[in-house]
Amino acid sequence: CRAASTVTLLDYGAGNVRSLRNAIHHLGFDIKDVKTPEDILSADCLLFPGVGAFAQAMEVLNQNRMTEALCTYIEKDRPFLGICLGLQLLFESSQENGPIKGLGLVPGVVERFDSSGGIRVPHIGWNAVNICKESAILDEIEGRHVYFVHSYRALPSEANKEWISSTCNYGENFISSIRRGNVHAVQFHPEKSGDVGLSILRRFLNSYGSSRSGNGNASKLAKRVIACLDVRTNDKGDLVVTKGDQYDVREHTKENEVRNLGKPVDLAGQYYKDGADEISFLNITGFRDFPLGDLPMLQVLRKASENVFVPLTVGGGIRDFTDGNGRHYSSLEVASEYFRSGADKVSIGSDAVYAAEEYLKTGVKTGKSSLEQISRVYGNQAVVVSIDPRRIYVRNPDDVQFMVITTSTPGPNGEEYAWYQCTVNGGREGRPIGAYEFAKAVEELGAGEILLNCIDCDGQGKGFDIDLIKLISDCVTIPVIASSGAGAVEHFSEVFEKTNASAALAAGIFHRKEVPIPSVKEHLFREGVEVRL
Ligand code: 1PR
Repeated sequence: CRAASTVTLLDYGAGNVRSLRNAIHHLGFDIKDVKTPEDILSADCLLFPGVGAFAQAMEVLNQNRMTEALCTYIEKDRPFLGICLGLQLLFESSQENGPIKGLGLVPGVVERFDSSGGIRVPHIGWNAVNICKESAILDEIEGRHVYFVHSYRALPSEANKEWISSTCNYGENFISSIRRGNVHAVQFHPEKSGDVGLSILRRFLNSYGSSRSGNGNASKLAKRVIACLDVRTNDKGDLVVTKGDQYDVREHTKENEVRNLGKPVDLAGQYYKDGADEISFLNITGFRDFPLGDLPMLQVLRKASENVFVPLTVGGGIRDFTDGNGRHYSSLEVASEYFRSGADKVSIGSDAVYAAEEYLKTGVKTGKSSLEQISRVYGNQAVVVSIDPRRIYVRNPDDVQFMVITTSTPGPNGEEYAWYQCTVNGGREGRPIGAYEFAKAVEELGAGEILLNCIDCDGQGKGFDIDLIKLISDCVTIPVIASSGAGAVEHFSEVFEKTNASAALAAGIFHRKEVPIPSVKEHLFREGVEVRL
């Protein structure tokens, strides 16, 4: 790529490559898409952002006769950068829905993280890497955080040690990047790793600079701070960021208008600059509107992803839908459109509740729910399940069939026990399922992460519901995002100290500029919590 201003991108259509495209354009390069195997062989500089599941990626490559071209290109030591699955596919095989044969260029088998030691899988978030050999493109990132999202990894071994340029520690040391000659591949997402990631891409695109080696110290996964934008159309028809009090987003005035706290793309850009580790957009009226009819929301994602280089999650209305003309859209089509528009993860609320209820009733995984289908095609790291629970106090733990906790704050009539009832349709309807039972069920059905709201605490600024977050983060092995109630920096350190949450999300305090994101990060850092600064 030394003098190239056009780079070749191998996008086999499995998901969101938009962020990488945006990052490449942002760095001043044009993109040529691979359409035939010959395009690979004639490339000056090839980027391969693997997205989705290993088996499907290999199937598409084989079907399109690209496997051989890719192997030839890499064996000739042509400039190459593989990303995420684009690294894994270089290995001999993967256990993901397998064993499935890979390209076989790097010795080793890609296997699932071992969660028996208590780590959460998928590995989602910002982790520092240990540079172990000269890599050129990774120069100066020793100890800096980069963004990972994956459930499978390759381990260092005698056979592949010549390839390894960095490792990362997540319960064990796994391979975070490889390099041989002009061939590079990274397990993390440079296009989602903020300034550090952009500088890696820039170095690759501008060809190689100097480098240094590190000592391979262990590193910790950083706790994430996430900004959430609840988005809906107001009564004038404008798409606005709104914010509720216990999910009520209307002003208590004569006009009763929808609270308007800003424009989605502007606020997302601001939070990225402020150091948010991720941004979530929740289309809060998605349960009654059809998201693919909601073109402004897709437009918001497209625009936001042009300038925001950290992960974007979008939720709201992900379900099967039949429109007024009788045209049926599957939830997978809805999710695919979100991914194509720039989302890295989708978040499912109401539809996941119905799927979990059915699963708990029958004990059968049909494979047909939106959660199962999207997870199967895009991998569980791309599927968040959003829970909207409400606290229900009870006098006696045997009063209900759901998991009951002893509360730290007694109920209005002195009740010492409570359970958390799941709701659908933006908190409007309570369902016969507890948050505990739901969380365990959706993990089994393929959720990669849980966004844990709490209607009682939403917008109150009195802190997160520690009882709830502890309950859920202790009962699943996937990452849990604590949400609802943040009002001060201390609430963030409290939730990380007292629970096993992997991330904390807030909305109101950021929108109203009461507590800026850098203050949250600095506070966490001072309190000894690992964060990406
Ligand atoms: O059910 O799949 O269509 O998804 C709908 C999505 O929209 C769900 O994720 C649901 O949580 C969300 N949603 C629906 N109605 C509302 C509402 O507020 N009326 N917002 C809503 C949920 C809660 C949080 C909020 C935190 C932090 N918003 O995301 O951002 O509570 O707020 P805070 O820091 O100000 O306390 P589907």
